[in-house]
Amino acid sequence: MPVFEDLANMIITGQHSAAAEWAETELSNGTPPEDIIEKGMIPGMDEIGRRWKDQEIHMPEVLIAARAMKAAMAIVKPQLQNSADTSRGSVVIGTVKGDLHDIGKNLVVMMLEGAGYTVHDLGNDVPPEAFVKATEENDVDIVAMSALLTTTVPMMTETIEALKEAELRTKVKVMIGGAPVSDELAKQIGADGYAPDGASAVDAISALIPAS
Ligand code: B1M
Repeated sequence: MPVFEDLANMIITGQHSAAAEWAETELSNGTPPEDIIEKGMIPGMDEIGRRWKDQEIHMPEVLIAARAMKAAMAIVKPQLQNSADTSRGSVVIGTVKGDLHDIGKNLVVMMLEGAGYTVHDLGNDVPPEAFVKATEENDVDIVAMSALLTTTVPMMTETIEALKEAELRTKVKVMIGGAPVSDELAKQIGADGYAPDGASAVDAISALIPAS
């Protein structure tokens, strides 16, 4: 019987090679990839999220845990292609146009992937039309925008307007994050949610996506 806690601990402590090897061994032993993700990887990243939110750890620990999670994910992901869809929902994410800051957004992506969401990461400097195109082309639940500059915050409003013009706004929820934005701003610009950090982003997105 696989001890999923071992994998969770490897992720928490950032042992990326050990995490990948553990996943490889268990897959060859016949352990379902969904179990590896749901019982090992996600609890590991959930614990990292909790420790981060409670300021028990700092960014380097989050990054090394995320790297370990990604290493295990790279092994498990190909095995999921022919199995049931275990995604908890689909998110299009990007840093808005004019803004090159992507470290925080990348952390949010890793947390979402670690929590089991399908993430379409558009990168940084993403214009409204690219958010619209990605939303049209994918079965998307959430459009998530990051901004770090006060000067690029208006791009969030423009993106929401572009989604409305493309008649997509009623089909997707919009959430925003980044240092200059707030819950209040989210309400002002007509976004559905806001999160101050990656762990809260997972909570906010799971609250926005109805359980199936
Ligand atoms: Co820039 N920069 N920068 N910068 N930079 C800031 C943001 C700034 C506050 C520094 C300062 O003046 N004190 C300031 C903005 C001032 C303002 O507008 N209020 C600033 C400026 C002015 C600029 C330039 C204009 C500087 C210049 O060229 N004169 C320029 C702009 C370039 C551009 O974007 N067009 C610029 C450039 C850069 C670098 C390229 C050098 C680099 C970015 C590298 C990169 O991201 N690849 C950079 C950096 C690193 C910073 C600081 C130092 C650090 C940002 C960071 O990565 N933080 C920053 C100062 C600071 O924040 N102390 C600063 C760590 C990261 C984990 O946190 O990004 O906040 P953060 O993400 C958090 C949360 O915000 C949240 O979760 C993350 C994890 O907790 N979050 C979300 C983020 N997105 C989310 C989305 C969500 C939910 C949560 O849902 C969708």
